[in-house]
Amino acid sequence: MWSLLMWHSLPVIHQGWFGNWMMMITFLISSKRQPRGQWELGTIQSTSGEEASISLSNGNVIKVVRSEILPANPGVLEGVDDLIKLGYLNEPSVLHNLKLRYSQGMIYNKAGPILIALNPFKDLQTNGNDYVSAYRQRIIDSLHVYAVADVAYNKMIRDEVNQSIIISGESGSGKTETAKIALQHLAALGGGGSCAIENEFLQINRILEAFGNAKTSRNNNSSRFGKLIEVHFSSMGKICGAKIKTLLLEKSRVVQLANGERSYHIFYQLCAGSSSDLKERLNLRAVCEYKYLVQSDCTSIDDADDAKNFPQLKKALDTVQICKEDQEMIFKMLAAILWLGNISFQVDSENHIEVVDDEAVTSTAQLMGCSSQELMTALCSHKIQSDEDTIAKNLTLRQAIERRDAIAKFIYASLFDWLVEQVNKSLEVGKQYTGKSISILDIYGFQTFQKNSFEQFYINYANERIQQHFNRHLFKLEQEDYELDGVDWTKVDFEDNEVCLDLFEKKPHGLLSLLDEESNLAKASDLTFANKLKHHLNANPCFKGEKGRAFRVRHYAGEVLYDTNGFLEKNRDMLSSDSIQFLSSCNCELLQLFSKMFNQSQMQSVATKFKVQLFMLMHQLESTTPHFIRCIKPNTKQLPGIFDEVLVLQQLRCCEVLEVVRVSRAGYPTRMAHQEFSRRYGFLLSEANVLQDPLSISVAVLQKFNIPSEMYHVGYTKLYLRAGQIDSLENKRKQVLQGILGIQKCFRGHRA
Ligand code: AD9
Ligand code: MG
Repeated sequence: MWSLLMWHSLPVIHQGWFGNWMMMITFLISSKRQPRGQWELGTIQSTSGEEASISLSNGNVIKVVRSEILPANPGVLEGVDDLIKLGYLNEPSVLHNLKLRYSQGMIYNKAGPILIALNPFKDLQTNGNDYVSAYRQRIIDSLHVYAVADVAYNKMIRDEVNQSIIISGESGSGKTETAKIALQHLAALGGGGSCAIENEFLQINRILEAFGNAKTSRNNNSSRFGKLIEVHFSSMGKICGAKIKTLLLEKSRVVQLANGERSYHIFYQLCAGSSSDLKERLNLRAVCEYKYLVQSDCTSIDDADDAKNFPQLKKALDTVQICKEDQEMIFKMLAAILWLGNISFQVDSENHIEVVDDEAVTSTAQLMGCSSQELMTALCSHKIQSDEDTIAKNLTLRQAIERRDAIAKFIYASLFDWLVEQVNKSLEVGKQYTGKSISILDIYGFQTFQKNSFEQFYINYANERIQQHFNRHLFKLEQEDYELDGVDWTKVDFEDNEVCLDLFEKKPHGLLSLLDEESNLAKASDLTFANKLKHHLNANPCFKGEKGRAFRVRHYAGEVLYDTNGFLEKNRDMLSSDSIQFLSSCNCELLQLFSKMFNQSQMQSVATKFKVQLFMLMHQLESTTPHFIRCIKPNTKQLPGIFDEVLVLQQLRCCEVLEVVRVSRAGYPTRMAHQEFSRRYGFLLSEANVLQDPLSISVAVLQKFNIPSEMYHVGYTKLYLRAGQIDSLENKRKQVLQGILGIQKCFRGHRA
């Protein structure tokens, strides 16, 4: 009876698309992760049995089954900045709230302890120096990435504990932009009033993005590597250095592109923006002349000017003190890679493979510092050491292409690592370093395409690890808040992604171990690998074997179908000893250095190396106080002003934002400082004036309106209210205010 009354007096949200609502519900029950359809706001007019008549905002009255309507929040909770403040927490209410704020240019929202950042896909002019000072003077919204950086900075100084800002979200949701904003604010906080550090960070990002980002079908500036930027501070809170740690760069992109995607930005910048002198020295052509770049039918990006970006990149390289000679070497390597891609092979009359001796060969050889003959031999023959002799064996066409591409990928990946090393040298930590730091984590976002390969496999695995970190810490933090404020709190368990992580990491029968095991077998193939997975992993609920070479993984962010085609080869990532020998014999300082580095590195599989890198990263993060930012992509068109509810809901579910709020809701979703509460409701007490302190006023309000004691908790600093309680107080407040207003009107009328 009680809820019926509530329903009558409150607006409700119900699911639209009436003809099909039954079907959608069945769908929902069978698959929790599927997004719902649209919702509409309405008011219940009457109810009869299981049915309710709803009047919609457009005046239509419709009948729906009552179980299909959800209570909406009262006007006072419209567009709240923290989802935890919503009295009724349901998916449509959350969406409604985020959408409303997004339409008003408010992209930041809190969901309890985390910041939700909706990608605006346009410059909101809320970043930059003026805004840092405006923010400091509290002129602009305190709900900003700045606030997260602020909290981290202050906590680091106060508690002397390392901090981390962990940014997650799917590809194109805004992680890298958010990381830059956070870094900018840290530079402002710890830069001692000078813009030098801020500028240096900006230039470093420019370099990392030119070499490590590319246009994908999800994002025109997609990070194809993971990064952790560690900013070091002195005891006075001044920045005294920084260090960048990177996670596996996607190197297959150098030689192979999906339709509509591009290779790394730097290639296009170099071709479009280099001076005629440089072009001549590198024998450089236009983008359209390089096979590696034209294979995807996409060579430009709307709104990006490759030619203009190149001189800026050179300036950035200057800033991090990469000398002109080294810059020339970098460009040489890039040109060599492009020319390598143009090298082709032919089969002679004796069925022998040979390199077509053309401009591509002479240019590559010249850039790499070797003779054309040496290059051609290295590309199409394989040396076999017998007891006394070395015999050269011809490669097959496929092997020769693989070798050519492997060399190109190796040079690029080594160049990237070397560049990061150079950048780190320029950022080296100063003497005043106290050991305290703030790290910003920005990795490649969760991805799912129609066809998913080894790259998606390790990227999604990394996201799974970060999700686990997110889950664990949020619960800890959430529950610490209650404990600190003296709230009696029974521990809440969280739906963990442990089973999925187990699927990847378990020994000896996890995805990674099985991949390594199969990669070590000479006769294994991608198909035998897929079969092995099906044999060993079918019992794991997150795994499903599919036909042929495919398998499915149920990730926290949804199911992904992987095709094992190429898994073994990419995991082995072999560079033949011939190739290494050839590279070390080239008259090129960088190539010699790269081959030396290769010889020193252990011969580990990519999966093992990645896992080690990831574990080291997570281990480092473990010792920090984390601050989480969840980026949300409001539409797939990468356009401003479009809020695709289904897409947003899907992401909220995937990254369990809703779960976080739900857990908070299971506790006390409404939290108000004693002062705030007494200010808003104190006037409802006739004796409020006598009671001076906010705490006494607050408690008196709760008692006067018979809020049952199990419905609230009085903390040391805040009042905690269970769901729905704030509404009844709001209703009372409204009634009293309307009464006062009525009296005033009456009084004015009387005077007139
Ligand atoms: V990926 O996992 O690296 O593919 P990210 O990093 O999550 O992805 P990114 O930061 O690159 O996404 O954002 C994608 C694009 O959205 C940017 O290139 C901008 O055009 C746009 N964006 C994102 N955040 C903001 C912002 N705060 N203000 C303005 C933004 N534009
Ligand atoms: Mg990114």
